[in-house]
Amino acid sequence: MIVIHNPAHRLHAPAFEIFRGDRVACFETPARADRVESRLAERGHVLQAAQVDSRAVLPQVHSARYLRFLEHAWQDWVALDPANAASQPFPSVWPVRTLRSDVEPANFTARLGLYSMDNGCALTAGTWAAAKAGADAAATAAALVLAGQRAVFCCTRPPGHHAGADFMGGYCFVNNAAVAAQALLNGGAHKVALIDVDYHHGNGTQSIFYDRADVLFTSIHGDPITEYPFYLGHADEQGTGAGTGYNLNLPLAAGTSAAVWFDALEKACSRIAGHAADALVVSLGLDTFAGDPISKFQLQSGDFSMLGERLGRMGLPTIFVLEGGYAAAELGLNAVNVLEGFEQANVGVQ
Ligand code: OKP
Ligand code: ZN
Repeated sequence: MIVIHNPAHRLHAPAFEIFRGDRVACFETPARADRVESRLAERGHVLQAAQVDSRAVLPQVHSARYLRFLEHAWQDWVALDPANAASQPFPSVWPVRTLRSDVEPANFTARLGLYSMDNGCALTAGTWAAAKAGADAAATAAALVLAGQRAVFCCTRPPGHHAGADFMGGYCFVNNAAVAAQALLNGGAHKVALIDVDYHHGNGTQSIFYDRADVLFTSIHGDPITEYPFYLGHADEQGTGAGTGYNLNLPLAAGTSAAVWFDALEKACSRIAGHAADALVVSLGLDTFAGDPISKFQLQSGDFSMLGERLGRMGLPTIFVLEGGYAAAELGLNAVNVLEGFEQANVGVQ
């Protein structure tokens, strides 16, 4: 399969994240993409660099003021105090209910809170460069699919599916899957279907397309009643306005078996088949793996081949975008199993 990678991902390498009040080693590391890339190369898949600038697409999925903040956040942080260059900024105040989010404060920490859903996004000097290059990779994948490629894997980090139109969260800054879907529409696709198979609900992607009928969002994930991101991802979220009926959430209890997970996949696939989409975007989280350190589903490596094979049988031009997955040793194997399972489905584009 054609792979668009993002060598700039290494520019985003936070020193730590906050977990239960303490500094702990990051789960979302450069080694993740490195493992996937080396396994892909071993298997003979060709890695290519991004060739499309996502500058035109980004403001279609993110607000202008959020993009402006993200691009300049590190220099603003260091401008407060040169010593800040050795620290990672984290938000500590948020505009929750009754507080105003329409006025952008001048204060840096206040702006960081305004544009964050949690303290799960360590910002570094290279975060914007890495995230922007990831969006370029997603836009490139869209261009290749529009030019007739059957499928493209966008191998990038940091992930994107928790990032909404105007906020970061859950290790995500720029929503790569949303960029891919929007770029497909810009290039002539009339309808796009999205399926998010990450363990965590893709709250950012859902919210970006919630009032639209041109992008169907489907997701299989840990039930937000107990699992991150907690505040979105319930089964009764079906879209709003013109988008009513174009959002399908399939939450499953923590601990869910592969058999039950694949039943949910059938439901998502049947909804997607009814959408008559021109293309499919897959938010490919691999943290449904039984050995994932922060997730609680029970898929084994062989199940990822079955997932790829099922998606291949949809018969749609497809973009895979890497999201989560933290069992570093098995990450490459599981990613390649999805992609090769897809190829082995051997179904032509309809
Ligand atoms: C990202 B993806 C806050 C840490 C919060 C939540 C998990 C994010 C998962 N200190 N971490 O969907 O795999
Ligand atoms: Zn996840």
